[in-house]
Amino acid sequence: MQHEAIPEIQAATTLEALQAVKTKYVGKSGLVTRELGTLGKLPPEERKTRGAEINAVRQAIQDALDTRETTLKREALDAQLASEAIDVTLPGLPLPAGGLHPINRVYDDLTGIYERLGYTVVEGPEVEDEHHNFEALNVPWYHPARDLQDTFWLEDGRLLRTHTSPMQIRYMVDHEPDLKIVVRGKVYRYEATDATHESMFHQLEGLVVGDHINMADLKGTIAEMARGLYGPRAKVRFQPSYYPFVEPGADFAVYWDNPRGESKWLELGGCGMVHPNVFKAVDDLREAQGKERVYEGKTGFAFGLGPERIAMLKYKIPDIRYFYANDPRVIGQFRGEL
Ligand code: FA5
Repeated sequence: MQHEAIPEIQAATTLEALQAVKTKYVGKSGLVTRELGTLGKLPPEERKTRGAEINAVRQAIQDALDTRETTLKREALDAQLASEAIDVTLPGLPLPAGGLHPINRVYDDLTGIYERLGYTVVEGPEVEDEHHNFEALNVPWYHPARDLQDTFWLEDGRLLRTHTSPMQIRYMVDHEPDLKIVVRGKVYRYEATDATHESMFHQLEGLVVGDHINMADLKGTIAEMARGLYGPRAKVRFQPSYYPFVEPGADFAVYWDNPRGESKWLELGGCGMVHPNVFKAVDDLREAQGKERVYEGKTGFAFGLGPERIAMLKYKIPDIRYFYANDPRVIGQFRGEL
């Protein structure tokens, strides 16, 4: 019996198969167990020797079963470990990554420059009222910017802000001087679109208010921004211009050049010294809210620029409309670059 059992035990390749062999020989009604049961029928003198024989066989089978079980269990564990092994030295799989929109990247560059200069970065409502968007900014009723053709009017008489300048008013009503802020956000104009004009675009607005702030501070700030954007060789140019909320007012351009020999003046935005009428309008609004009039006699400068211009140049995007056309071929180029 032992001669049959041992090869069967060796041949069992799973714990289940081994259990079956165990049942067959040493189980409750197994062959060896039954053989032991026949001892009672033998004459007493044979019983002892026969019993010892059967027990030896039983022990040999049990030993073989135990050894085989240990082996099978170890093999199963080895197989499990091998299948679950993680090779930590393998290079990682690339994860699908999003990316920042080019306008947000330019905004981050710009606000980074201003934060280093101690400015606070704020945002404001895109739905505005006529008073904040125009009147308080000294834009008279006959100014062309108030033309129905330039402004998206809402049915309730409010409008989509045409520039970020109304945040000058809101911030000054809520805060006392001295202050240094930049405003980032979307603006809207009801006008025909072309390669450099969109009906929705972005602006970065700057406002500094304190005592004895002058035009040199303004020019130095714009020059610092230009160097931050285009390196130490960047130059700035100011040309007289008119905006109702500043006096004097100017347009500014940045001259940038790079090692590839590309260079040109980039018209970036408008700026100037805050008009006294703006400070007066702010104090009027403050007074109406029970706040102190604190802006009379203060001086300040403001500027506003379009980050799309910077992004078009930086990323060689020939048409402003590509930014917002939702074409994955344009935006997909910025994937994974955070
Ligand atoms: C203004 O909006 C003034 N609020 C800027 C200002 C602020 C002047 C503070 C003085 C003091 P302007 O309309 O020129 O100005 O617009 C400013 C910049 O926004 C422009 O130089 C240009 O870069 C950008 N911009 C204007 N219109 C569009 C448009 N349709 N599409 C894309 N960018 C535009």
